[in-house]
Amino acid sequence: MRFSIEKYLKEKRTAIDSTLNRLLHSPRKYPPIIHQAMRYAVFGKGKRLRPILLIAAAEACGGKASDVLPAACAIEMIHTYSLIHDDLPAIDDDDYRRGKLSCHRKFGEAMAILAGDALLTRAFEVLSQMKASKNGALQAEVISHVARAIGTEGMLGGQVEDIRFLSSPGQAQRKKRVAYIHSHKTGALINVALKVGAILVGASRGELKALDKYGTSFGLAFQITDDILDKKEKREITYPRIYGLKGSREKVKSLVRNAKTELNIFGQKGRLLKELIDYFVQSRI
Ligand code: GRG
Repeated sequence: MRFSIEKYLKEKRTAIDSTLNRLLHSPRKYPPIIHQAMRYAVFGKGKRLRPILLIAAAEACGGKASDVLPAACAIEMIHTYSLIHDDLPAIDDDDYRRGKLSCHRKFGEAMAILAGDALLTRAFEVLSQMKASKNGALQAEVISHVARAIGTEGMLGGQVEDIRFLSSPGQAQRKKRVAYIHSHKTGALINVALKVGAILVGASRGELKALDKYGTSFGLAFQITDDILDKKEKREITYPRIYGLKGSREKVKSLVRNAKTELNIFGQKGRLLKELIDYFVQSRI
């Protein structure tokens, strides 16, 4: 039977959502408002891209989705925290997210800040309780990679530079700045998702290296595609504003090509990751 990417995504999204439902506290748990705000932000029209990549990386390295589902959900909680905080009036000031009112528009600013904090905290609690890694050293390695990828050397650093650019949008060093912002704000979490999936199922050094290169290309290509397709405010720094639309599309195509080449060491097992970059990036531009 022919492999269907849509069917694969549907299956994985169902598994991810039911694990998230189990890992997040009940909306009735005291104090209910915070658990309701966390669940509201997590359960919307999210693509679940990062947890799906984490699972696909584990599968490419010979593991099973069930071994890495809690880690995949922890990454989705972290991603959701970043979206809640990104939407706040002090940052991007967005009223809508995932097809509905953003968390702060629904629950108020204070509760949205706390819901983001709570999701970040719960994510690390889940990572520290993973059963998949019976090996404590491996677990500590995963937690350390995740913390680094989302801290000031990773996603948060990218967000800081993005905000700084808005207040001093000079022409100087625009290429360097957009590369830094995209690889940190968007790329770091995508990259670490793949890494965690691979580490948890005992990937080899060669597999980890290949996934790192695939992840770096995926992250940049995904963000450039978002820059091309999503309406951005005039003051924002985007890839097409520096390289033009044609240059941006060409860059995406070459990143996709490079990413796929990196997967050759996986043989047939790399096929799914190739399909995922086509589905989430190539087919959209
Ligand atoms: C700590 C105050 C404070 C803020 C943190 C780090 C941060 C805020 C924000 C950066 C995260 C961010 C918004 C990155 C942009 C990346 C991006 C394209 C997000 C959208 O991802 P999708 O399309 O969204 O995968 P869904 O909803 O499908 O999951």
